[in-house]
Amino acid sequence: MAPIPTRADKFSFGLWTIGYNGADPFGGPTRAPLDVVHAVEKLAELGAYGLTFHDDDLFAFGSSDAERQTQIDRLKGALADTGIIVPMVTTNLFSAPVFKDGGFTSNDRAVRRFALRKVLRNIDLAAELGAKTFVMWGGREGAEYDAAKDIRAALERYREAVNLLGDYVTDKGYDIRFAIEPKPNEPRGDILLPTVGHALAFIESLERPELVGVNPEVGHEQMAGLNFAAGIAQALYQGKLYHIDLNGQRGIKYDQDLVFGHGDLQNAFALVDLLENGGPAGGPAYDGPRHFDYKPSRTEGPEGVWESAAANMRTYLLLKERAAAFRADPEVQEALAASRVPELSVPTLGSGEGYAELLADPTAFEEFDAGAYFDGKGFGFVRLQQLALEHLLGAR
Ligand code: GLT
Ligand code: MN
Ligand code: MN
Repeated sequence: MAPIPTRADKFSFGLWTIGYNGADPFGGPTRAPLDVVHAVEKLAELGAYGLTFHDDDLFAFGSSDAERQTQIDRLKGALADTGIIVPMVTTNLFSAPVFKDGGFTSNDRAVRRFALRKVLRNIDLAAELGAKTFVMWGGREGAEYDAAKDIRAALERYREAVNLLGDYVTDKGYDIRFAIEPKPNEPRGDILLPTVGHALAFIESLERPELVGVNPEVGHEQMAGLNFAAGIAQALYQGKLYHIDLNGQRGIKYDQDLVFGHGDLQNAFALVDLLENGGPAGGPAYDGPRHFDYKPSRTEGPEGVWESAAANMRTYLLLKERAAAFRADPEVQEALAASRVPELSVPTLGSGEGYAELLADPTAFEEFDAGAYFDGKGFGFVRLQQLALEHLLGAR
């Protein structure tokens, strides 16, 4: 049966995703601009629940206050008409020429002050629209040349900026948390906070770490050759998965922003299984928006835009069905046990045991038969993965 997306699935899309006009470094637009009201109506029709945006997606950089307000009012009208919500807002600190060397970490102090003001104004808008998450993707925060950027100073300025934003939402009483979105490179040769791990470490250096989490994107981690599902598992483990950007990427190359599942499908299966079934009691491990940050291919016309938007949601729901079948299969349960997957949750030391007790236990060392692991005692992980693959293929 074809899964139909509903509001309860919490699918959201960036206005810049469905609104992508097809321009790339080698050629201009292939599609006309997308109006925000039409975008909201189409998303509602397709079963999404949320729209997200950068300030500059809604009103062009440099708009007058009146132009800005007109667009905000048009958006509010469409939201009221459709019931679509704005779960997340973000700021464009990368398109205008002024941000060529970054926003929060530009070598130019006046640019840094301007960037902070642009973000503060946008946080007010986010609060006004009821957004609970404020994403910060620092695509221009970085460098091409080692001598051109004092990385430690840049991290200190990044920290100064995020601390200030934390002060702001706290003093204003806004119910907003920040989510840093890592990316290794593009548009900068090297971007600061390039992976989930770098971002998690940085967050701990902040004055209000509880206000800041991560917004990992599938393709961005995969551009760094990393396992996205494993990165998400660590973000969950650290209590820092505040938002997520779902899409597809095929290998280590430029950021493709393909439809979710159109890249590493086995990892997408593992991801959905983790998000939906990885909680402590086997239920959802993440209850935030399932946000798609993809680009409808440049080869597509307007109908292809909406077809690809629907494809993201359909693929997610199909994977959710497949993951549920995987978990419900008695043979899978038996294979998991045979692979000793549940055994990893058993503490290595017994209750009350410390190193003295461990040292006094001959079964742990003196009597332990390490040699038995040669030519025996296989874990059966390949069988388990094949079972997962067969569920993914619909063969079981
Ligand atoms: C930009 C980037 C995305 C980020 C957006 C949020 S902007 O399109 O490629 O990955 O999520 O700023
Ligand atoms: Mn991307
Ligand atoms: Mn993204």
